[in-house]
Amino acid sequence: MKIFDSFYINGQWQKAQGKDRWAVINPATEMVIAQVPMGNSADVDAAVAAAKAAFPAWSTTSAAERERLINRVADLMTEREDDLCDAVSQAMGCPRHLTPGLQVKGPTGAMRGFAARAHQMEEVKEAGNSLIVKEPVGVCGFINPWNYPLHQFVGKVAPALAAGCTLVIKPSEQTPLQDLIMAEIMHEAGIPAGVFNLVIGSGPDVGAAISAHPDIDMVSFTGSTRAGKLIAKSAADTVKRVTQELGGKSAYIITEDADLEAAVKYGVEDVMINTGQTCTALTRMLVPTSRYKEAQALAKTHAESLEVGSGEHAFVGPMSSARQKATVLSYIEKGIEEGATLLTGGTDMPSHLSKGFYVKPTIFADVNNQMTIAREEIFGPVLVMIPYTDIDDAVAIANDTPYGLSSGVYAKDRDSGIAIARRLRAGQCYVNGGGFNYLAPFGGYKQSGNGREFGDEGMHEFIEIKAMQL
Ligand code: TXE
Repeated sequence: MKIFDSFYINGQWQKAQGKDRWAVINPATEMVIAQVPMGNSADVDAAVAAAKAAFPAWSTTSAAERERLINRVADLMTEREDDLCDAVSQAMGCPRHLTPGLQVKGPTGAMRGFAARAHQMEEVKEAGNSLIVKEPVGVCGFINPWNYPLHQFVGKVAPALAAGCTLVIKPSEQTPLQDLIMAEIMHEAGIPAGVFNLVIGSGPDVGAAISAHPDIDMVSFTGSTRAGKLIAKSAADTVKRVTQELGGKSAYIITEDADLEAAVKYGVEDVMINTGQTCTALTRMLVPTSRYKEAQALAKTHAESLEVGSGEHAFVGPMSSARQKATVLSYIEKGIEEGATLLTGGTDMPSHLSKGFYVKPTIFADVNNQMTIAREEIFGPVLVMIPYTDIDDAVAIANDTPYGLSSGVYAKDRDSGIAIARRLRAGQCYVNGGGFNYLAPFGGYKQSGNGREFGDEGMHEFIEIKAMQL
């Protein structure tokens, strides 16, 4: 078991001032694999002071030099890919053979992509008698969850560094290990002292101290809508910029003329990958009444073919924590109680497994959009299938949600898919099986958040605009 006692602050490892400790548990084995310190507001103050002191020099470092250093970080991420994969897989449960593709290689590429965007800070625009320039927003505070921890790290840290911001990051206490490796990488790459600071701790202690801190200019958060509302409120007193990527309950419309087998397979896998712990998961599958029975049979067969476990053929790993498993099981019970038909799955442990926080891939049919399992984010391997009469009905059901992070359409052809996608109130739409793209902006409408991560838009969040009238 690895025991850590320090945070990375001002270019060095400093003993945590908070006295509490957190046991990091491998959700596949239920064994404690590491112990990390839990910081307090004094740790946050030290990290913010370092970030504030480092800002003047870092924000005026040339874009070429920032680009070089961020590329060096990406090189070291590649060198230490196995360590990063082990850290993510062991603390959050993603089967190890899926971890490089699902959790690590994409963020490494995105780190490089943001290095190349550093030069955007040098762009100057003229408008009438004004010169318009870009400047970094300042000291940033980042609060991350546990489901795609490296992805969420890079989506915040890489554009901040490219823009010339300095930062303090708090990973989820459940998955701090890859951030500890990233601090080593930042150090080895030569990122100057104070530019990158890491403090681990709980939401109510370290997270709240970051969101309210008077010397932090911007807070960027990924996590639950519940915590997002608290963070936005505590950030309000200092009028910081707040960007948030929150929950989702995304709809996936399969059209009457679509290739049903391909469409259902894509939809089932989209929900089950990462054990349903994906904020964009297309958890409400909308199927025309005429093809509803056929789709149910296909979905059941496909879900039952997905291996649950942590071995080299596993598609569905454990839930990331005992708490998350309990939440998911309570939603499955609720679905049964509210009268939905359990097509497959349920609350029993998969019979071939004896430990680990596993939940069977679960599918409900005969679901209407008012049921709890159709309204609330479950964040587990649970798909609900809802029938619709025509496309207007499907679009109305899809948009009848407080969330707006993602959506999906599977249609006969690309153009009819795009036409439906334009009617959906969500920040993303996956058309005919499209995959995640780091060049595209990622973020939500409605209660799924504010702002965007990744792509050029993900860089804009870290930029202040100055207009000089001449
Ligand atoms: O999230 P929390 P939890 C959703 C998903 C899941 C539910 C609960 O539905 O079932 O949230 O998960 C920090 N001030 N998502 O409880 O609490 C916390 O320490 C400041 C969706 O794990 O939001 C951690 O670092 N920070 C999601 C981070 O917020 C606070 C990813 C996430 O924890 C805080 C994860 C506070 N008051 C969960 N309270 C997505 N959008 O991908 C907590 N935190």
